[in-house]
Amino acid sequence: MALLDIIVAPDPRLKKHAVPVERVDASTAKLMADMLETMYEAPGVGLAAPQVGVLKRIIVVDTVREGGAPQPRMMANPEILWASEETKPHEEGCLSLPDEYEMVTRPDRIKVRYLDEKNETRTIEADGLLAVVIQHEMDHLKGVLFVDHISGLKRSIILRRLTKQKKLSKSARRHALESA
Ligand code: K1U
Ligand code: ZN
Repeated sequence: MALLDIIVAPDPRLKKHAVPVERVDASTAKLMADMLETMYEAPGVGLAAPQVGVLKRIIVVDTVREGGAPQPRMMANPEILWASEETKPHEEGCLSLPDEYEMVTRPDRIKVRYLDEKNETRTIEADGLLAVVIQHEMDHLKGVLFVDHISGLKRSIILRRLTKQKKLSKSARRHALESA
């Protein structure tokens, strides 16, 4: 297995649409396993293929808390079959927006169909954090980030902070190379 690089916003690659996979073959299953390893290492509770530069409709999720038995879910071509009318606000984070957290309101319960790592069709019902994370990851497949659900003012503050952070890390890397 391999650790993949996670793209940090702002980056035009995070704004692109992903395309469906035809079937989950061995190379897709390997990508899913690498994404899962990358997610656990980050650490995070979800990851979408566009965040690692792959424009395919693939997400991985595991919302089991520390101490609980892992429950990894690898999903290709996820589709929301049903969403509750009832919505709930939940604090969201994103590995592509490090150290930024905001409240986002989404449907509280969903029913999702997807292809698993063995190319088998599965349907699950999700609520709570699992429903939040699946919807957040599915947004990534349409080039949507959680900051697209908040006010324009908050969004521009966050994106400006991340741009500044990127510049600082770039210049720190350059200095380290120059003095090596
Ligand atoms: O970048 C991502 O899409 C992953 C993101 C998923 C998410 C978290 C919370 C609400 C909505 C979507 C993260 O995993 S951010 C990191 C995080 O939440 C976390 C990290 C360590 C332990 C527990 C949670
Ligand atoms: Zn995210």
